[in-house]
Amino acid sequence: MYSCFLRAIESCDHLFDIPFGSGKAVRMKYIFNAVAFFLMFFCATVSLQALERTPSVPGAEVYIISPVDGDIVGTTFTVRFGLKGMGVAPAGVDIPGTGHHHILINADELPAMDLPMPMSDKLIHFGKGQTEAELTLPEGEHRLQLILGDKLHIPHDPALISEEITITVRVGE
Ligand SMILES: [Cu+2]
Repeated sequence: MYSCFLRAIESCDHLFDIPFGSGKAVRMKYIFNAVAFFLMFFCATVSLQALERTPSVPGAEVYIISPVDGDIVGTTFTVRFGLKGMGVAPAGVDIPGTGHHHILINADELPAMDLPMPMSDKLIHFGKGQTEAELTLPEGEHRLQLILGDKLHIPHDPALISEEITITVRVGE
């Protein structure tokens, strides 16, 4: 990729040689090179992130221990995270065969599989290595699903995603 960008820069250098006077051409070349270098760095960073997925352990599984599908819970309740065949490590810690939990709450779609997962109230990270969490949700039906992420919050390859459960939140339960 780098050599490709260098060739592009060189060919544009020749373009600038023709129409501009010497001082202006040099300035334009300098600006163009700076922009090209920034673009190259940006693209390389993004493509590296896209490529560097951490392999999951074959047969590993992530699941929600509790509540279970169909449960009725109070507005504040505990979700227990289950993980078989892999270990839990905090975000940023590089130990093969590990990851940290993320919970999807009423998510419309799964996050991108080749990028760090975003943080929102629909996608909560447990980067300290938590294996359970207390959630507070409004009354009504809610969908919960777990997804494991690697040290950079990127889903493993293949991704470890739990079954989605649906629970009902009721005041006073
Ligand atoms: Cu994360």
